Amino acid sequence: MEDDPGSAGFISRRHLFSGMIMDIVLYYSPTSNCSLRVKWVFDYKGIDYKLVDVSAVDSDHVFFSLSPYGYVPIVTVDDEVLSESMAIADFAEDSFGEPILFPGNSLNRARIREVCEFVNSTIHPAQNSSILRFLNPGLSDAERVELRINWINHCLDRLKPRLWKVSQFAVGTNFSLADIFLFEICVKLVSLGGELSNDYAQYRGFIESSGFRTGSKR
Ligand SMILES: N[C@@H](CCC(=O)N[C@@H](CS)C(=O)NCC(=O)O)C(=O)O
Repeated sequence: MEDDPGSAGFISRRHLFSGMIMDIVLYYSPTSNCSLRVKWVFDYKGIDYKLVDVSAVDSDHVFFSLSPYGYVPIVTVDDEVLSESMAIADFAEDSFGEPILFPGNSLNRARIREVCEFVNSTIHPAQNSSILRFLNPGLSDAERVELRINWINHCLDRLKPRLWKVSQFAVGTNFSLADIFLFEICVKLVSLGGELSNDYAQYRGFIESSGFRTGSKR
């Protein structure tokens, strides 16, 4: 591990894997639940990486010099740039060993992905503030927040029958990527001023007390 003296607040690290050294950097924002998914994945799997808070730097420059999409998370692996939290989690799962993010048989793994995709592809985009601003430029900030809260709650309600069937974890009997995606969207709802229904509040408490977030350095 080596510190990068030119970058205040950065911890520069390298990761040794299969005889290869990879420099991994996560560009994130502490208020971005997609970024926090990736941070949790890296911490959970014990991956060494450098963390760059884009809210503390010129974020537009960082975004668009690295990725055409204009959002975080962005991960660089040596000279390669990755976007999309799901793709980054796949990369982490494929490249690093235990603990695994997709435990169980193929059906269980598909269910884990189903929950992640529902959060990532259905819940998240429609409540993303820049997408809402683009599609509904006339909305006030307060109206946007209300819409976001209502949408997340509506979707969480729809998702409920798929969850907690055989344990308190989202899917199956073990902690998985589904818990990371689900927990972070619950946190987003609360940070917007929304209220979790009882079962999601209990779930949030369970994950917080389960120790699966201990690696999460926030
Ligand atoms: N599907 C993408 C979504 C990325 C995304 O929407 N990031 C948000 C934060 S959670 C962002 O950077 N928003 C700023 C913007 O859209 O301008 C992923 O999972 O990585």
